Amino acid sequence: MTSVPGMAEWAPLLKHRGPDATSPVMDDYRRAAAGFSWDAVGAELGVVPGGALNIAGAALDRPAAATPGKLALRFVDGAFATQDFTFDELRRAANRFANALTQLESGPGATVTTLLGRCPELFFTAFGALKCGAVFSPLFSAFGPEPIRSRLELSGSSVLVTTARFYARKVAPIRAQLPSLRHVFVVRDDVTAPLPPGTLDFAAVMGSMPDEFNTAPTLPDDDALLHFTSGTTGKPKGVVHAHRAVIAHYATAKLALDLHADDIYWCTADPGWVTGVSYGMIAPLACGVTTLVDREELDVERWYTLLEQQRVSVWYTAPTALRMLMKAGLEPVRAHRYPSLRFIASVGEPLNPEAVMWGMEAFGRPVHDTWWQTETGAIMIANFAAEPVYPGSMGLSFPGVEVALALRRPDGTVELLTEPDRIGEIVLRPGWPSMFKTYLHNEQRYLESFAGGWYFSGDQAKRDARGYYWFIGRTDDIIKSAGHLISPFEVECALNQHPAVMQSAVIGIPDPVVSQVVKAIVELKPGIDASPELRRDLIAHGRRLLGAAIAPRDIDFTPALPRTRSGKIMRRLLRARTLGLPEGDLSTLESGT
Ligand code: 6R9
Repeated sequence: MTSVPGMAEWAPLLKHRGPDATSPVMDDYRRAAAGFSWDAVGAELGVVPGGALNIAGAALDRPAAATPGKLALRFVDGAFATQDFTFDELRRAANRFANALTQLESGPGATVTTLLGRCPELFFTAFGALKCGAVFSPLFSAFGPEPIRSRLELSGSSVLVTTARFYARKVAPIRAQLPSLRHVFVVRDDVTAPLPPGTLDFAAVMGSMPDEFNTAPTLPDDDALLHFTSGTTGKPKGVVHAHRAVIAHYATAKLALDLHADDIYWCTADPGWVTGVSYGMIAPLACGVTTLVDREELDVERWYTLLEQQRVSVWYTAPTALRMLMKAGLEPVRAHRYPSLRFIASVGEPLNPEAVMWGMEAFGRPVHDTWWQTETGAIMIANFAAEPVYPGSMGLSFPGVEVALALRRPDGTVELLTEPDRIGEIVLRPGWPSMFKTYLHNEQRYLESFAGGWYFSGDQAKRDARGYYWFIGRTDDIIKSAGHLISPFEVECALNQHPAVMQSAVIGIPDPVVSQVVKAIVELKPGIDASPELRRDLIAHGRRLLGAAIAPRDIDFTPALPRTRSGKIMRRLLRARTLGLPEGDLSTLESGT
């Protein structure tokens, strides 16, 4: 195992709570974990054994019955104008769309896709589709026509909801190739412009529909959600989730994001990403919490203004966003006050210790890393509100989820690693409610994700003696050099500490002697020019911090590292580009990277 200088140096951030502080929903992790039962969580949502369960019933009808007049969603537009919906207003709007789908015979068995930003119609569509027993499938609105086409083809979607602008640019050119796509609803930005031929006006149809609807009594195992994975490896896969997932969304939002009934919650994720649906839509509503929805994209000054003005108390964001904020320095963040902000969490890619500590500097709160995947549907590993945070660690396993580290041998047998500090693949014991049901039209690939009664995540980690998990890398990102297992993340962390480095990506280059050598591709801070001197300096810096065995041997500079739309560095693509191999599926690549 590689030990990384620097990583162990971070002292744990212990939680000291004043007498007037909000007490965490889960104040004792070990006690909660020992007494945890998914059935008990289900019962809180009104699930009875053998009974029906519908995500929209649990996440919308239930809170709307309990607190109809409470603010459910507040949308903020580019000019900071707000648009509010109470729980009951949202329920009624979703009912209208459910009635529209039912009239179009697009209820049970149909898949309803959105190509939308964070707008009210996104929520009406999602919950309307779920209410009538259809499957909801969101796409990244930043996708171009080809990835939209391939996903709609794979899902066999019969209904699409999009904006007039996206329709003209991205859907009209491919529509003829999608025979299953029967109905396209268009949200019109400009009502004076003619409605594109062959489409339905979203607002007009909604206006003509009754606002009561009996939510379909779907069963917990019935299909509800279809997500396409972020595509950091291989081709996009359609990940299917059932209505039972809402039990995990609800439990994790309470225990891992520490959502309290009076919180104002902001999730910055794109709705095309699993985080945007599980935690941007379903989980906070299921908890009866008020959600802030920013219709715009990241902007440093805007984000600080929103955190302050909207009195956000729980904020769920991602490492890339945090690093962009960090890059702007402390001055902009200190120009505002955040007395309401209580809990900050992150997901999606490795969260470097500096980002955790930056949370302390900027907000007086650590950033709580969480780990999960599209396939797991909900948070599986987290830094909890009442537990110490070890900067750089993803945290502890979620109560009710059995997490282990394992080696999968070529003969199919599985070795569980029980001693601390060994590196293995993160495996999860099936049985948590938001475990995916299958990869759409690829049951074989689904079955291959399991061995010895465990789901294999494809991520490598180590666990320390306290039970905290530390991310090492994707199984296919991990570098083996001269017998050392090397985490690209660890090497990147070291390089990123160099004052000239904005961010870096580390890959393994095949080598006949040492199996692989470590290579780094570095994006420099604005205003710093690449030079042979700087390259030498960085190599020396790497050696100094990491030791010669794992420091990068070679460094290239790039103006921008390739990233997926959800912010993950595409090491697979860097490796392919460096080695002159086919680039594979690039549909999730952020343009310009
Ligand atoms: C929710 C989501 C899943 C993959 C996962 C891992 C990476 C997620 C992470 C993390 C390091 C974390 N990942 N959280 N890596 N630290 N806290 O991200 O889903 O888009 O399917 O990605 O993202 O590699 O396997 P998805």
